[in-house]
Amino acid sequence: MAVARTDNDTIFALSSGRPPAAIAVVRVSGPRGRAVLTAMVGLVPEPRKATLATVRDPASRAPIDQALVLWFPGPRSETGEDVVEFQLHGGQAIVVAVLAALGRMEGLRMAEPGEFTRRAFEHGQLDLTQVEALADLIGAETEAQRRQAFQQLRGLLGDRAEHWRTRAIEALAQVEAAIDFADEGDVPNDLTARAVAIAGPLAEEIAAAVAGAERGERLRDGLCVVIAGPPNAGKSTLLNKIARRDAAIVSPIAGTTRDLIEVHLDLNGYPVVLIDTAGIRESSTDPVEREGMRRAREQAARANLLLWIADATAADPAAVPAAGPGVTRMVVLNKMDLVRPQEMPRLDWQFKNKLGAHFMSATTGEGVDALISAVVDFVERYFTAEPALVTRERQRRVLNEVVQFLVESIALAEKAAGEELVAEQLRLAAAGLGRLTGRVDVEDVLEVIFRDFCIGK
Ligand SMILES: Nc1nc2c(ncn2[C@@H]2O[C@H](COP(=O)(O)OP(=O)(O)OP(=O)(O)O)[C@@H](O)[C@H]2O)c(=O)[nH]1
Ligand SMILES: [Mg+2]
Repeated sequence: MAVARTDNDTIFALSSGRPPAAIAVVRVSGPRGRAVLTAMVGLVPEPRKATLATVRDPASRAPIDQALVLWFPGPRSETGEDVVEFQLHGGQAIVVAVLAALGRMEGLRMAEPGEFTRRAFEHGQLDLTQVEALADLIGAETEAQRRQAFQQLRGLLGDRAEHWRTRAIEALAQVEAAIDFADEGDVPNDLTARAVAIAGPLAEEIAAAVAGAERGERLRDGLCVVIAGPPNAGKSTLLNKIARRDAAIVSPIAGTTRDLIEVHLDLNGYPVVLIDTAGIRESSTDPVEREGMRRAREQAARANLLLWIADATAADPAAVPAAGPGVTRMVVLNKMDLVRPQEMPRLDWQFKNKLGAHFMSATTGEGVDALISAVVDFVERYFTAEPALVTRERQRRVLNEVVQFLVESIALAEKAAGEELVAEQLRLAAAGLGRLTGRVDVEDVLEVIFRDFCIGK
């Protein structure tokens, strides 16, 4: 839903979950905050102290509830405006009565989704990366997601971007000085060289931050682990084992799984999307199965971790595909319970030694825990302890542009293409960094970011 902006309304909303609940939090933000207190509580409590008071209907003066009332006069409040917070008993009728009373007051209206946060942004309480972090924090389902979002909320990227922007502006200032002093002999070259000395390392630093971005985005969306291999190998059986539930149908008929089956997991605090695929065999002419195989291949190419699983009694090392770019492949031989002892040396040599394969039997359970541990290890190593600086596609896109402007400015300076042209690239770089935190030019991205919020936030 679109968020109304540039208005001076006082907004209100239920900020806690759906009643009935132990407590319901209703928040009010805007210039009429003090009037709300006078009309409904009959007093203006001491700022930032919880005060027990009777909340009344402003028209009839009839009491609605006993509540804790908090008063945060702006600008020292979450939105930067005057804020009133009611902590009511969380009954449906209480919430309805309070919201109705507020709605009847002059100059008040219900908040749009994300409008409190939007006002916080507009009053400079949060930068844009922090707004994004807030959405991520509320959406965080795993411990690692929570940690990353929390760090971002504390300004991890925002502060860095401000620092980068200052440096870009310094470089720009050098070039502008060069333009001003253009008549005075060799001063310009010297100044431009100084700008390049700032822009070069800056471009490298930003590029390095972007390179770590994949990890940050994965933590939001989940690492992609794909199970693929020939039909009937036990792929769906393995998915069910890892997911600890019967998410996929298992049967002795080859070609049971036809479409992708996706399970979202929390593996040791890390988000993982585990995908089971249709068995891959060349012989099939069934169009549905062929489409299933096409999807399986497509997913396998996109995986962070590919578990290629084959039936140990029919495994051919030549049939194991090479991993695509960016994909880590783990080879798994299943149904080890059916392998004849005399076959073992060959399997050891061809699969364990040469391909580092894991041996398992879903039927006896042998090797299953070891395989799951290997997957968990991979996931943990992927999300190393260092928190990612860049966590969203938008941030990555903006930073990539900034790097290009910087690189272009250096190229122009080295070609002696003229200070004006160099300055223009640096100006674009600084503006890009401003866009990242929402200092400049943000209208277009605001709608996209705020639409993920709920009402009352
Ligand atoms: N003996 C034995 N049978 C197994 C093992 N793992 C799975 N199976 C059986 O093998 C058959 C195929 O298992 P699925 O998990 O459906 O195999 P799949 O790879 O998903 O097969 P498709 O979806 O057809 O590609 C089922 O009957 C399973 O019970 C194992 O370790 N040992
Ligand atoms: Mg299957």
